[in-house]
Amino acid sequence: MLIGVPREIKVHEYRVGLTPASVREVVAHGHEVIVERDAGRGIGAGDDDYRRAGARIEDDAAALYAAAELIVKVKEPQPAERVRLGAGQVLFAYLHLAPDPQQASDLLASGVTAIAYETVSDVDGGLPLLAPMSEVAGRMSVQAGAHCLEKEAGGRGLLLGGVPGVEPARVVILGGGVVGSNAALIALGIGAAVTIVDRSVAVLRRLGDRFGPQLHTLHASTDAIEAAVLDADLVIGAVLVPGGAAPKLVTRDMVRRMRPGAVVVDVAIDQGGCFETSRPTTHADPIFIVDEIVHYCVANMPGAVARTSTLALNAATLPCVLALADKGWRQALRDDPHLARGLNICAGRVMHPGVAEALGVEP
Ligand code: PYR
Repeated sequence: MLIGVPREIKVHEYRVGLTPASVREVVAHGHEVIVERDAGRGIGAGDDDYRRAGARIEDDAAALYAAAELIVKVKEPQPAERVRLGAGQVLFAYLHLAPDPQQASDLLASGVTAIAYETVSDVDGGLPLLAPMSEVAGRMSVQAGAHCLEKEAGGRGLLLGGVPGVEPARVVILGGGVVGSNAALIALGIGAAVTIVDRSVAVLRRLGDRFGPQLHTLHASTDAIEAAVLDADLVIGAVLVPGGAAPKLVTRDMVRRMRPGAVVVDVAIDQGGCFETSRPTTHADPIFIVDEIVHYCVANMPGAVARTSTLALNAATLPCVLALADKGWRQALRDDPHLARGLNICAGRVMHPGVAEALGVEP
């Protein structure tokens, strides 16, 4: 199979779909790989590294898209990329279609078969191709929040961990999944006072066992969320409905009543966000302020630590890329119901029930 790896064009997106090491594996399986010139520069992989791994380097993105049977990339295709996709092609990438009807409509019209990393599942009910980026984003959310709490960013002027004689900042994490537990790990490590809120007592029990009494856990009633958010210096939004739109757990009224200079970091923003006041931002212009509350809502946080993120992502995606290339997408999805959960769009139809519900169309 002919596999194309384009250079990402989203603002400040430096990750790449396949590393040279992954290309070597794919080529060893008998496939051909075309990589766009400079696609790996953001992770420190040069064109010669890709050539040594067996890839061909292509200058022209349009020619790469026209030739490839399977496109492996990281971020959802931007409008200029979507016009290059067509029937008979498979796209394997993060898509986040629920909050993005325009992208959904363009992909439906293109006839492409679109398999989304974020809805591929596993036997434990997890999302194995989303998990590595959730780990990265969860860990990064604390450092982003720490920066936003500084005065020059509009924050309250707090050091997350405090110092002897001065209490630490209060961090509230909404959601105890992969993002939330990784945020808790870093926030506790830095010495903040951390509360994690989840609607599942089983999840809270597991987090309590893992982190011990240093971590405060709270069952997610509306009352509990409101009280925790109003008392917080930093709120991290870490909720996820697979394929669907994130629930708006924090209303505009709650944001208005938070402490001036408090910070919200909305890691759920690529699924629409869990603060009513959130809107997606970019690494070029990451924050905005609503009612004196600093909002950090970068939709591709892991892109900033491109090397760590690409290596972690490839470790998860490579077996799927090999299955799609070796067997063809139809057989690969027939053989693996978890990979089949990744199918979002095929032959002009939305295939994933959660995505269809969020977009208001029939699956
Ligand atoms: C990202 O890491 O950018 C995702 O979309 C999950």
